[in-house]
Amino acid sequence: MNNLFGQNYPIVMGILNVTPDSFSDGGNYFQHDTAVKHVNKMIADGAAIIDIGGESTRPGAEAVSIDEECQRVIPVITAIRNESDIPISIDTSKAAVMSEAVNAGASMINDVNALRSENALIVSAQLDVPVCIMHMQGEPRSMQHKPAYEDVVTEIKEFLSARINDCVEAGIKHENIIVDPGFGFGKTVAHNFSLFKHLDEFLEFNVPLLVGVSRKSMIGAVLNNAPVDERLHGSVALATLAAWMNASILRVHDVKATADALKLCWAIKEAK
Ligand code: 8Y7
Repeated sequence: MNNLFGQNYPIVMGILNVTPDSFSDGGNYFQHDTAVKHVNKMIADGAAIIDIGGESTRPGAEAVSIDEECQRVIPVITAIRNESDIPISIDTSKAAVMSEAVNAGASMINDVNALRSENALIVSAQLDVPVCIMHMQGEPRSMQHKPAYEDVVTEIKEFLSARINDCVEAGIKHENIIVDPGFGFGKTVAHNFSLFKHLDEFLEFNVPLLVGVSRKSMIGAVLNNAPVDERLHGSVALATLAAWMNASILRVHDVKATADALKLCWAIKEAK
């Protein structure tokens, strides 16, 4: 199903935030050595790829310059590369950060802005690595202010379909494209649930589907407003459901719990 990383079952993408303001880990992994230790733990726990981001997309987070973002992520990518050949995904919307990161050893681009920033399409085509294009309504600062759709599933499918065309036109190989409906990015809890229920429709593009719901507010909303640090079980439940519905990549904070759940999920899938 997903041959990008040489595996035929859903893979776990472990999240590494190198921001001072990331909402769900409070920026604990800002120090380089702490970051590398955390990555080694995620690899041991079953992560197949590590997603490194230096700019928080949390509503209200401050914008970061190219230089600042590179200073946060590049030394960490280099440090990981010195110890491991784990695939690294660079979570950025900036073309300059994409090239610096891939030159430092990253092997995938994860862009919550779906390569709509200046030069992002052309640079991604030149870098010739897998790219995840994610849907977002609005921009991080204001996206949770009254998000609205007439038909959330149809509109997001239309967006992703148009972006796939733009990517291919810019010279990005179809086999390098990954799509993501972008849970929580300009969506109400009800929008997120509709999207999840209809996840199978996002397989129609015949490209791998990435799902990121780990610790998000759609989980807290159902669990009596559980805070971020009490959303583990809900997160694992949704990751397992997404895998059952044929998502290829699960972007998560809690690697061991998710990797175990996915192994069970796959054992059932493969059963006679
Ligand atoms: C997602 C993401 C975030 C997601 C993809 C968080 C960077 C917010 N969420 N990338 N990034 N998909 N592709 O809660 O859902 O982790 S940041």
